[in-house]
Amino acid sequence: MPEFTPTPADHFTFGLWTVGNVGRDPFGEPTRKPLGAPYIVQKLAELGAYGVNLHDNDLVPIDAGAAERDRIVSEFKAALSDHGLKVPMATTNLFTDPAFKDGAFTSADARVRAYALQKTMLSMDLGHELGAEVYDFWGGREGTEVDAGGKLLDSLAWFRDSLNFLAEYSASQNYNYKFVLEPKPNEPRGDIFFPTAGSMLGFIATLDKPEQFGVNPEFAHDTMAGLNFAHAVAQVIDAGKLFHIDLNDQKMGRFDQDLRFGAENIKTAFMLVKLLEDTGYGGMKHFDAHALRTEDEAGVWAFAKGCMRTYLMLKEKARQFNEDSEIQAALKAYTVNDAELEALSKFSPENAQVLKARSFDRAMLGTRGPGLEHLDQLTIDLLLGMR
Ligand code: XLS
Ligand code: MG
Ligand code: MG
Repeated sequence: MPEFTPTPADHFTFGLWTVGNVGRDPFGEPTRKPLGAPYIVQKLAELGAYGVNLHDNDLVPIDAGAAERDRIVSEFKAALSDHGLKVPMATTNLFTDPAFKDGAFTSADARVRAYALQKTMLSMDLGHELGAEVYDFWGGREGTEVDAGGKLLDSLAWFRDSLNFLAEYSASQNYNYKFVLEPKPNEPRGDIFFPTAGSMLGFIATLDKPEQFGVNPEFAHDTMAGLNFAHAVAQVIDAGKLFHIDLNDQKMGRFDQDLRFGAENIKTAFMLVKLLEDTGYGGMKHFDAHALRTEDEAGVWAFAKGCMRTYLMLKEKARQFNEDSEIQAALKAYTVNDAELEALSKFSPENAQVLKARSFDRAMLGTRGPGLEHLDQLTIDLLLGMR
């Protein structure tokens, strides 16, 4: 049996906030003690992760003075260098503090919007100091419960202005961040703006420097809304915008569960890993999840190991899928090629006329069985270790 032990070459990352999650929920107090950032760095390195990501306040408390900030950051940097861990991505906490309760960049209060810019610039400074090349925007509070305030169109403009400002700031500091926008349909807001990957793609095209912006899709976010995450990721890849990905799991239609990767929807997880591997995705695979609230610290590390192990097992299954002759024969049978009709389907006025005049055997087309039951069962057999 292969070991499925991760190495830094696998580019697996975790957030300080993921393995550091203390198990608080809306109905219950924390069940675990906070873990220090240098200790998290040491443990993740031991487990074979490549890096650790952070929000500004995962590392530096929001009310820390300059001296305290510098001490915390230098201890963290020492741990990174001692254990060889990178910080590939950074982001801003624009959701915990009550100042952001009705939005940050989309607050109706201009003072809050300006404070959000200030906080993000300082956080971008921190991320750059730690070596981050990707900067994430998850708009946790960018949404509404009440639309009577009338800010739907204004919010889009304010968000656009803020991102344009921050892209200019990045350039002016020579940070050259790649920015990623992370969609989520709801939670903590009743409705969050830009709920899907597609809505983010549409919005990116309206920015001043669209080439600097990509999408950071998350498995749980699409699954909460009943969407197929592999489909969302395919659209982001097609647009050339998959700069980062958040991996976890989730039962459809529930609260935001942030389950261990592969814990729930194993077939979609497989299709996702196959998509990432087949297309040569080269970015970070970030596990944005946390151990169950029931767990102690040992459970936290079991969770982290499990995320990476499941990814590597699914990667191996994807390799087997691609090399399995019966599966490949079923795939070949599924796709029908027709060189003449494919040539005619490229537009020219002549092709359009020929195609309009062509007669098709509609009844025959409707009776063809594509063999998807067979192909799907082969996939299940493979995933269950029967092939
Ligand atoms: C919350 C988000 C969050 C972002 C980072 O659901 O996934 O963890 O990834 O702010
Ligand atoms: Mg999430
Ligand atoms: Mg996320």
